[in-house]
Amino acid sequence: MVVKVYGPHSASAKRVLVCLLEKEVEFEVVPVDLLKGEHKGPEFLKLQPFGAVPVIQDGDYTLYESRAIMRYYADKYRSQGIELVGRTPEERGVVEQWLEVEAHNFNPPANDLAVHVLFAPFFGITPDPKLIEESEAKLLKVLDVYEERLSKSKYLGGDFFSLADISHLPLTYFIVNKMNKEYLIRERKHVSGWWDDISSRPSWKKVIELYLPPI
Ligand SMILES: N[C@@H](CCC(=O)N[C@@H](CS)C(=O)NCC(=O)O)C(=O)O
Repeated sequence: MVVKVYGPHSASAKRVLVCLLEKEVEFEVVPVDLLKGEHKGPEFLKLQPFGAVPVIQDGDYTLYESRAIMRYYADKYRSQGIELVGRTPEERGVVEQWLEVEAHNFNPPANDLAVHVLFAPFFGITPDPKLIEESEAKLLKVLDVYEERLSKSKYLGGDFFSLADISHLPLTYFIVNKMNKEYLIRERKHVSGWWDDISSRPSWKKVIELYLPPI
């Protein structure tokens, strides 16, 4: 049974797609047009009651929340593809810690920036300059902590590429390539080197090539 990934062009789905490629899991994609509101239609709400992508269907198993989906596949295909969560409880603890940091410290300001700098016109939102300024200030502080971490560790979760790194790919890609805010990354030597490393992985290059959003 081939895994179905709904909403492949969204930022959050890209975490899932990279994870599936790294785990060598076959998948097919089901486009969901957010601009037309397809994610709020009755059929889609049966899959994801909050009306957001991504969702996966694996046979009769359905799952949403991109980080939960990544954890599910990293666990289900433990011995297939590369190890993405660590081999010992201690390694797994550190990967989980940085996944949580991504979700709770990095993602909120980075997502607010993406929405207000990039996507506002598409979703009929008026960009809020104060929110943009505050989000950038918050992100700077978060990235200073990352700089310290990455001066001592090759990747966020340890000396191996993991879900913690994957989780940062979509929004960091926007920061570097779409928002004119590359300096946030480039002004930090170790964050910059880490970004060059993780963004040059074939899995990420493939996802960007195939599922880049239309802006
Ligand atoms: N925490 C969720 C966030 C999902 C999310 O916000 N998806 C966005 C696309 S990246 C979406 O569907 N936005 C439309 C909406 O929420 O109305 C996850 O990681 O899967």
